[in-house]
Amino acid sequence: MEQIIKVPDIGTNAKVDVIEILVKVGDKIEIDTPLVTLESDKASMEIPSSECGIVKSIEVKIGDKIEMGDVILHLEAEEPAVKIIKQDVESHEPAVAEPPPKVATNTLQTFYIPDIGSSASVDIIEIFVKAGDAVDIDTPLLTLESDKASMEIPCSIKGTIQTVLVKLGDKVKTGDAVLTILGEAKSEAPAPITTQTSVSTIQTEKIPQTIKTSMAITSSESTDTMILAGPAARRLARALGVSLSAVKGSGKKDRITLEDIEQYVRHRMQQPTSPAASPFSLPVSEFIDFSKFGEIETQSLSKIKRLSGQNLHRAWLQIPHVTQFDEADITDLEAFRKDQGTIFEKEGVKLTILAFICKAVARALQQFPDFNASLSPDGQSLIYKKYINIGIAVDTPAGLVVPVIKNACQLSIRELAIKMGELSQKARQKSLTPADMTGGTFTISSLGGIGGTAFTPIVNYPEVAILGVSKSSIQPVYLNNQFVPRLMLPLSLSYDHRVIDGAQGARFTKFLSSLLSDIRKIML
Ligand code: CAO
Repeated sequence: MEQIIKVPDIGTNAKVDVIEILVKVGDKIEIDTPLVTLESDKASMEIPSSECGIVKSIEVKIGDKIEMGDVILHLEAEEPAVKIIKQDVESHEPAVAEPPPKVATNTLQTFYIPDIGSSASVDIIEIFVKAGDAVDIDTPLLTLESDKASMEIPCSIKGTIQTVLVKLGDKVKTGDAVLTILGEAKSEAPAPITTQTSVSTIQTEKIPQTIKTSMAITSSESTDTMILAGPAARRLARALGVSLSAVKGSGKKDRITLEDIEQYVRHRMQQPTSPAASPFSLPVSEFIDFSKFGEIETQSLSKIKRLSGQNLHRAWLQIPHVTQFDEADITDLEAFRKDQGTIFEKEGVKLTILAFICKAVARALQQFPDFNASLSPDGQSLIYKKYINIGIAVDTPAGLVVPVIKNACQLSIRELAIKMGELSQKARQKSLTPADMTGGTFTISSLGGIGGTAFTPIVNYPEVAILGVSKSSIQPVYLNNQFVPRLMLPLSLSYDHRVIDGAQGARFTKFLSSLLSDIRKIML
């Protein structure tokens, strides 16, 4: 049977350009196979197939202007591998392209990735369910991992899983279809993907599941997203590890085509590997075959470790670091904390020393705004932030993550303690969202619960300073002509020496130390 594939609703009535044709006559295609890339003046979008079969004829060519309803191609139709259609449980008869159900009934529904707080694609690193599994509201379905966080995605439909549409390692983003569930429909019509934490929509018509749109011109996400390239070219570039900013586009308005990427890779492969460019370049590390000396085992690093490693390495190489050491006499503070701690404990709040440190740091940042700034990309100016968002480094089994306490200076010590408890628990349960981890202006890394006397933390770029806190201990302090035992807290402040000079660094830690030594000063 012949099928006609037409341009679906592309969100505009205007004609758009055909800029890529991704299939040819004779190709065997499945549902969701990308067919063509269309481009308006704002975005490029890939049109996936709504049917499976063999391509008989293609009715458009590159440069054509087309609109919704125009014929793209003809298919010799085959039975689809996965049909996402409404299905009556009792009769098992497929209902094709019916209007949305009017009453609650068991229907085949599609579960989509809810709003994950970022438009970027993230990796699927765990799938907890399979076809045939019964699921309920909040049953964990998958774990997603971005460069910043891992998050578990809970189910929002009660029913039985019919098809899992994704596999480990796939990249998905908000709105992507994940699985189909035969369950109770509560909605009359497909609900839009909104900014709630857990959202699903009901797909009842035989229409393409996703129209993948890549913002072609206006985007602030990254340099690569501001370059003109279709989704297929972007996919190939990602697969080959090619940065689009390095590729010269040969298409209209310098658009990067699939051929441009292939050409770029061919060219790079032909280039000889050059020796170190200057005596100051980093020497190449020689790989040592450790198995020559004994048994070894190689384990890959977690994604969080790999990415935080890259960020730390970049910051270490690019920022001229200086670390200022100091200490604070927290004898009185600790007595006060212990005293108040028992009261807080009854209310289920753990009043940690870190909450006091965070409050004091927020106050110090108000006093020394350079520490709450960022250097402009050209290195010519300082960007002062009028908000104080403090990142707290949290050690988790998967690696180091830095959730951010927003507007820390407006929170009480009690509120800071509660917020810290919530964020570190979320971090350890892998449920931090990208929004929990962005927007920081200064970071605190506390190893005080573990031990050590001092360390040199690496500045969390694009911030300009980070405070390291080590374990407090009783020290003999010379006061009023005699040595007295005092509880001393070691502080290690690393800063970007391009922004902060040594005197400022010492003044900052002295101020912080004076606040912690007499906590009443925080109120001044
Ligand atoms: N001196 C002495 N004792 C300290 C202390 C300090 N500076 N800081 C914390 N402690 C004590 C606490 O009071 C607590 O004791 P009790 O259980 O008897 O009350 C104990 O150490 C454990 O504290 P904690 O670590 O659970 O809580 P916290 O608020 O101090 O820290 C958090 C929370 C999330 C920062 C911490 O758990 C963590 O992950 N730290 C590691 C951060 C890290 O890896 N940094 C390195 C970054 S660079 O690679």
